[in-house]
Order: sequence, then C-alpha cells, then structure tokens
Amino acid sequence: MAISLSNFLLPISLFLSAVGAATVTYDFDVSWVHANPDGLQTRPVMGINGKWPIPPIVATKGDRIIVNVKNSLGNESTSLHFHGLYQNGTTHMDGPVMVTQCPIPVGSSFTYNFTVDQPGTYWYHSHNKGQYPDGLRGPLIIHDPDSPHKDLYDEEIVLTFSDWYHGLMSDLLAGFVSIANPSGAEPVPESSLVNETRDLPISIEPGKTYLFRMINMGAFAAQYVWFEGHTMRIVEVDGIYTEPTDAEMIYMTAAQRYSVLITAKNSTDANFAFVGSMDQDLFDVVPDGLNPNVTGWLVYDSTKDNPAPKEIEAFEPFDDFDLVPQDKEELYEHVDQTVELNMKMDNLNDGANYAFFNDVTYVRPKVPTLYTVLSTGSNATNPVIYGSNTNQILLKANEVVEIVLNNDDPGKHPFHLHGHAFQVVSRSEEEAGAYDVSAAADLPSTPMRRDTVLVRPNGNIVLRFKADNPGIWLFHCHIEWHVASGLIATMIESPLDIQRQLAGNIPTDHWDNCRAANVPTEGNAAGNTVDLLDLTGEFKSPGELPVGFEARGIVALVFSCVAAFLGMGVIGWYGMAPVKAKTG
Ligand SMILES: *[C@@H]1O[C@H](CO)[C@@H](O)[C@H](O)[C@H]1NC(C)=O
Ligand SMILES: *[C@@H]1O[C@H](CO)[C@@H](O)[C@H](O)[C@H]1NC(C)=O
Ligand SMILES: *[C@@H]1O[C@H](CO)[C@@H](O)[C@H](O)[C@H]1NC(C)=O
Ligand SMILES: *[C@@H]1O[C@H](CO)[C@@H](O)[C@H](O)[C@H]1NC(C)=O
Ligand SMILES: *[C@@H]1O[C@H](CO)[C@@H](O)[C@H](O)[C@H]1NC(C)=O
Ligand SMILES: *[C@@H]1O[C@H](CO)[C@@H](O)[C@H](O)[C@H]1NC(C)=O
Ligand SMILES: *[C@@H]1O[C@H](CO)[C@@H](O)[C@H](O)[C@H]1NC(C)=O
Ligand SMILES: [Cu+2]
Repeated sequence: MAISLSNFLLPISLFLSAVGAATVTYDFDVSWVHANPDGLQTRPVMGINGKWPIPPIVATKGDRIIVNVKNSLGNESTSLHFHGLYQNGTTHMDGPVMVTQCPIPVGSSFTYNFTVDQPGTYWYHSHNKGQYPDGLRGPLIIHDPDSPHKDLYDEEIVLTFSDWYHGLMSDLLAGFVSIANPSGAEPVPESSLVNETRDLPISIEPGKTYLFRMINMGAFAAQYVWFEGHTMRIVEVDGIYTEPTDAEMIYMTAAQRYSVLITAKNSTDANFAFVGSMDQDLFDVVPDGLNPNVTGWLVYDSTKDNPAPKEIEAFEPFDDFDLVPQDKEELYEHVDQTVELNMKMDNLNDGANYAFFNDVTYVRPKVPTLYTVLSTGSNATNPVIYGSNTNQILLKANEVVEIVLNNDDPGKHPFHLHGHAFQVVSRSEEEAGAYDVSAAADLPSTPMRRDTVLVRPNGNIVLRFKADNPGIWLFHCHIEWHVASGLIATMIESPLDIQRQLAGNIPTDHWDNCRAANVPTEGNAAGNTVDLLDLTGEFKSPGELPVGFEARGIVALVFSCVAAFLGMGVIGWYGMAPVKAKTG
C-alpha cells in the first residue's frame, strides 16, 4: 500500500514515541483567499495557510493529533470539528461552537489536541455559523496498520465530492432564515465538485487494486456516485469496516463516507468516466441550466480520450442498510432509554421557517453546554438548567440508547451523531409515517453502523448506541441549512463523569477564547450562576404563530403591511440575492 504525500500535505512535525504512536502537528492559519473551482465564478473562500483547497489531516491509529488554529479571517469567528472522531475523554476538543467551546474570535488562536484510536475515512470542517460550505472542509484520514483489508489493495486515493455555491454562506443564511423565505426553500448549489474541482483525471495502473476513500463534504446535496465499467467493493462506511460488498452505484449523503476497492482492468485500451450526480429531489426548484453532475476519469492511457459519461436511465443505488460490519457487533437487544424525536418544519411568528424536534427548534445557549456541565456540580444531571431551546437529552453512563426519529417532513435528511457510531436498526421507506414498534419487522442481528444516516421523506429511522463516551454530543441534520433552522438536539452523556474527567483540565486557551469573544463560561443556559433553575434572559426562538393562523396567511399579512409602508421598495427587498439564488 502506498500513500501519496506532497510536501504541501506533510504535517509540520511528526514525533515518534517509543511505542510507535506519533504526534502529528498542523499549524492552520485560516484566512480568506480566492478560488474558482467550477470555472464559473471566482469567489472568496476560507483557506488555510493562504491556500485552498485546504490540506488533508493524515495520521495513524493511536496517534495524537494537534491542530493549532489561528483565525485570520478578519471578519468572522470560527472553529474546527473532526467529523466522526469519538473524542473519547476529550469532548472539549469536538469543535461545535457554544456546545463544547466558545467561538475562536478574529485574531485569536485555539489548539485542538486529541488522540485517535479509530482508523478510517473522516473529515474536518468548521462547526460555526454555517461556514464549511465557504470552503473550510477537508479530509481526515486515519491509517490502520492492522486493517483487515490491507492485503486487498495496492494504493489508496482520497476523493471528495461536494456541492458548491457562488454566494457566501453569511449572505445566503440571512436570506434563508427570513420572512422573505417563508417556505424554507434551501438555496440550490451552482455546481458539483470532486476534490474541489471539476473534470478530475486519476492515473490508474492496469491490474492494480485501489482503495478509493470517498467523502461527501457538501452542504446540502447527496451524491449518486458510479464508475463506468468498474464495480465498487464497499469495505468501510464512516470509519466502520464492512464485510466487502459489491455495488454498482452508491448514494452518499452530505457528511457520509465510503471506502471502496476498485480493481483496474488489465488493458490500457480506454479511459473510463466516473460521475457524482447531485440528488435533485432535495431541491425545491431546479434552476434552468443547472448541471448536477461532476465527472472524473480513470485514466489508463493519457494519450487517449477521456470520454463523456454515458447517460444512465435511472438512479438505483446500493442500500447501505444491507451492509454488515466486519466486526459483526451484535444488535443491542435491550434498550435502557428510548428517545423519540418527531421532526417537522414550520413557521414561527417572525414569518421565517424553522426546523423542530418535538416542537422545539434549537437556539444556542448563552453558556457553551459543556461549561454548564462543568460549573453546576450535582445539578448537572437536571435537564432544566440546559434551557428551553437546546433539545437536551440526558444519558446515563453505559446505558443503551435508542433514538426513534420520525420525519414529519417531505424532505430527505442525513442525521449525524457526534461522539459515536450508531447501529441503524430500522429504516422505513418513504411515506411510512411514524415508527410503530408493534408493526416493526425483525431487526437485523448485526446492524450496519455509521455516524450519518439518511431518513427518507415522511419516514422513520431507529438508531441504537451505548452511552460509553462521556461528553456533549450533538445530534443534527447535516444539511447545513437545517442546522441554521434549528434541527439539532444536544446529548448530555454522563455529565458527572465529564466533570470527573475534565473539571480543572480544560486548557487555558479555551477560556482565553471565551474571554476574547465575551462569552460567559459558568452557570445555566442563561448564564445564571446563583439560581440554576432560573433561565431568565436565555436565548429563545421566536414565538409560535397565533392559534388559527395559517403560516402562509400571517406571512402574506406581514408582507402586505410591509408593502403598505414601503410601497414599491419592498419589491426590491423581496428580490434580494439570497432569493434569486434559489430560482437561478
Ligand atoms: C468577510 O470578508 C470576505 C473577504 O474579504 C468578504 O468577501 C465577505 O463579504 C466578508 N463577510 C462579511 C460578513 O462581512
Ligand atoms: C496535548 O495534550 C497532552 C495530554 O493532555 C499534553 O501532555 C500535551 O502537552 C498537549 N500538547 C499541546 C501542544 O497542547
Ligand atoms: C484528491 O484530494 C486529496 C486531498 O484532499 C488528495 O490526497 C488526492 O490525491 C486527490 N486525488 C486525486 C486523484 O488527485
Ligand atoms: C488481469 O490479469 C490477471 C492475471 O492474468 C487475472 O488474474 C485478473 O483476473 C485479470 N483482471 C481482470 C480485471 O481481468
Ligand atoms: C447528469 O447525469 C444524468 C445521469 O446520467 C443525466 O440524466 C443528465 O442528463 C446529466 N445532466 C447533465 C446536465 O449533463
Ligand atoms: C444545586 O441544587 C441544589 C438543590 O437540588 C441546591 O441546593 C444547590 O444550591 C444547587 N447548586 C448550585 C451551584 O446552585
Ligand atoms: C471510550 O473509552 C472507554 C474506555 O476508557 C471505552 O470503554 C469506551 O467504549 C470508549 N467509547 C467509545 C465511543 O469509543
Ligand atoms: Cu435536514
């Protein structure tokens, strides 16, 4: 097996300890640069050390990873999350802002420092202000000297797929959660990218077998992926090794990963296209002229043509529910706590569209949730202190937790849990409605595990995991628009164990960032340190629409009032850029 590392990709230092585990250090200076990855528009992107695309993080199982982040953006705070890593014992290094840390303000630095004991294909991205679609997203690969598949391939190749917007997220988000967008229509990407570019040639040597590590780093679109003339053999999903399983086409939601083996042909007679095609079912309106596809080629002979991909008749992807984990971990039969999450989209009385779990849309607390745990002693087990809008779920040490998620929305949503991979024990077809335990089919004996899974339109999923990782772990839709509209729950796992592990052990730079960002670090969700049950002053969502009011009715009413005041001016306002982005 060979891995290619250009000098650009090499970490700045690499120290081997006696037992072979290394410390891999990256210095990341985050700043705006310019790029034109789809050849259609140059735009500002968030780069690292003056470059974009940003470098992959590469380490070996057992290593310590240190990422020194400097925020040189000048006009936005930031953070990094290491998607899929369990952060066992280091929940304070997980990255989501106002959950496990304060934002890293402009001009400040923050050091992420953690060990990785899990091999596989991951990625890292900003977990602040819906920023990662602005380019702050890159692969994170953990090599495994003991991989059960290591004798099955000669070389590995990382491939990222992603959607791409010409507008900046700060502008697009302002238009998305807004009275100007009462239906909650998500901006549609302008392009699809592979490795943050288009038309990517990959040199292939005949007869060799390659491990393709594929990552969907997109904000919104799932991608159908297929290689003409070659079968994919799936061996890993989201860091979990699988029994090798053949697939002609996969469906990769935002944030999912697939490692597949592809054996090259013995002849160099022709080159072959591969395609990533964005799932347009996700788009409310498909703009005229949108090309949902991105193409690359397996190039056996660079003097030969790279053929245009053949049009396919139908998308018939492999169903990931059928995968079997290589370790055959058995179904958790006995459930200690079932968490039912009923999700929907609806308007609140500001006219904007929000996303809800059990009628609550997430609003960030005044104090990062981890710091509420660390500053409230025995009261940390009382869910009340975490506020009215964080969808907090308290988990007890080592219990088996079942999440039943009922999607009361006609859209597809990829759900992600931080800190764990979960067993996917049931997944309905579309329009199945809520999960009905009594009518449920037999559960698989060795369910597929991963950290991000799709729930189908008006369908349901059932996930199980063991609460063996004390920490604050978000459970959220990985469509970045829905993070903004509040489709987030907060798992507060063994809070007293978190205190035992971390009280007094949070590095000082974490607190320094809070001070610089002017964020309080003690007390309940409202920052109250005296009466922890008093949430006066907490951040809350707008109120519900009055009973009897149709959402669209009140929106029309607000519009006519505003129109009466502003006259023709409102037409210009309604036609602002964020709205235009949706209709092409
Ligand atoms: C931040 O700076 C970038 C690069 O100069 C600019 O394109 C963007 O509009 C700025 N964002 C905000 C919110 O001011
Ligand atoms: C990273 O954490 C380890 C363990 O707590 C500590 O020994 C080490 O000094 C830290 N390194 C940095 C650069 O913060
Ligand atoms: C795609 O990008 C990754 C880094 O993000 C790099 O390691 C890999 O070699 C690239 N693949 C190709 C085929 O250029
Ligand atoms: C390539 O040739 C080898 C050796 O003859 C053979 O074992 C293998 O099956 C061939 N591969 C393909 C894809 O035809
Ligand atoms: C994208 O690929 C699909 C599947 O082959 C095809 O039907 C469609 O026409 C392609 N679109 C464009 C703009 O090439
Ligand atoms: C925690 O709750 C108890 C009552 O259960 C109360 O007496 C105590 O003062 C609280 N602790 C703090 C720090 O507010
Ligand atoms: C976290 O580490 C403990 C041992 O310290 C282990 O029992 C547990 O399974 C680990 N959890 C995860 C999610 O890796
Ligand atoms: Cu969603």
